[in-house]
Amino acid sequence: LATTAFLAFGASAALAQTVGFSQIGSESGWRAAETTLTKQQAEERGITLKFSDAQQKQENQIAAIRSFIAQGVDAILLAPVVATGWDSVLEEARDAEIPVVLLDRRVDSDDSLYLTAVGSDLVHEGEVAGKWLVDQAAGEECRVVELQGTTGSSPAIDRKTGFEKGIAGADNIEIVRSQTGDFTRAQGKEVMESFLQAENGGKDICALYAHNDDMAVGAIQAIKEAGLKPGEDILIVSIDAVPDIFQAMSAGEANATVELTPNMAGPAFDALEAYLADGTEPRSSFRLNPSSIPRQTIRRANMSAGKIWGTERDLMTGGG
Ligand code: GYE
Repeated sequence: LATTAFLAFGASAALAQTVGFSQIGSESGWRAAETTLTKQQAEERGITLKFSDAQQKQENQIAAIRSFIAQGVDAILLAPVVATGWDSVLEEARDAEIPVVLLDRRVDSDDSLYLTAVGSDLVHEGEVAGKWLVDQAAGEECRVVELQGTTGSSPAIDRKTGFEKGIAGADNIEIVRSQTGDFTRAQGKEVMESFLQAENGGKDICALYAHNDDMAVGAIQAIKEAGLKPGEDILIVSIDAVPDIFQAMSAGEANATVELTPNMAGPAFDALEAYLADGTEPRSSFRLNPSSIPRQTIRRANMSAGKIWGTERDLMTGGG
């Protein structure tokens, strides 16, 4: 039913002119970059972007989507803060014949309720981080603390699953503490402080796995304040590859990050434009177009400073 409605709409419509974007917030450097890129992409394409920052609250996102529907936008981009609770508002958009494209996070709703979704392989990212640690630990006993992303968000769920997959079979590695730091620096620091306290001032911790770089950056601060050396006394691996983690890596205070492009809007607008022009149906699967989807590449700290922005590609692709 949804498909038919979209098709009927797409066949008669011109290219997208006004697109509403319900963004989660600005909890991380990665997200700030995604926002900037989305605005740039819209401008380059002559699309008017109505931007709404939800300050991390699903209720604000739902209100923003309702307002976009009331304003009669041509399409909606949604980066969903959590995975559940979207059915009603997505049905409202469908009934109004406004296509919705999801950015960077999954929802649990039926995929007939959105046009397509652009994102990376979040499980794979966690797995890459886990395998990196298995390598590093080289069979030695390693007690890991984990900073999870926002509770109920697909990256927190999937990056946890992926990491556990990555370390499965390595009996020397054990996750001893795991708690949410909500993807923010401030909470990453706060939760790391409690981990350090609980783990003999940090002396019993071998490694930190953070679901994003920002939490790792906060944790690095906590580790230093506890009198330990981040990157040495405690190995640090995280995800995103934002500039600040490269700075930390070049200072020897972090060890690896899994790279993820913040340009989800490019493929999203491509899909929308094709769809609105002649009804071209994008793939409904989460990874829209394998060729435009980020490779998940691990970047290691053991690069010389001058080469820090070079790539060290040794891992599988996230697309496909
Ligand atoms: O990795 C994290 C952000 O949903 C993939 O959300 C995104 C994640 C990103 O806050 O930094």
